[in-house]
Amino acid sequence: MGQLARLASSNENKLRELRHAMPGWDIEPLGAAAYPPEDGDTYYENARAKAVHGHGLAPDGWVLGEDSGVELAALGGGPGVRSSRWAAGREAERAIEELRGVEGEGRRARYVSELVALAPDGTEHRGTGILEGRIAEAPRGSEGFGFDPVFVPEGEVSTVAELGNSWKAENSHRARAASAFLEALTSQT
Ligand code: ITT
Repeated sequence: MGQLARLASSNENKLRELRHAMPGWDIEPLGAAAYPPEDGDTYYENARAKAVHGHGLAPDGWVLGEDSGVELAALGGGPGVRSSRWAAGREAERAIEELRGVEGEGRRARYVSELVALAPDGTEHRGTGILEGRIAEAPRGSEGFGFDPVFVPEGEVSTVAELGNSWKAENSHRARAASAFLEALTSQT
């Protein structure tokens, strides 16, 4: 049994991905009835609000809050921190619609993940992860969630949904945020 951390999220995909990305940790869902509104101006503010909420409910262990989004070159980096509201549950369709008729560099996109971890004594740690790529012309693949069927990482021809959950566990923005957090933690202790 590793170090216990509770994830303040209602997204089960995040739970699965962070379990893979943080070996040696025992990550359990916080299981709160509700989470604070995500009205911060940055991923960090939203991730921190989730973690602080979780820490209030479960002060005996570590708590993780994560906020993420997709940034489209064609929208000047939007929808970014507002991705979830922008997509309203139709991530792949919304991105395809938005980029209809857009070619080349205009299809560039990146995923961003910000992870905030609060230790039992309230000490804050964080990690950021970015995955560069582009938006495909049509959805492909069945794994992952959200924008994964239309997100093609740099250097790949397949979408994240085709590359699959094991690829994501090693390479996603969330996996990168988790390793940045773990590296920072190791260097501090
Ligand atoms: P929380 O309970 O943790 O808030 P959530 O699903 O609402 O879970 P966010 O607020 O962080 O998550 O919103 C993230 C948005 O970005 C949402 O539209 C996701 O579909 C999309 N997104 C984030 N990471 C993704 C990934 O790994 N693959 C596909 N889409 C992703």
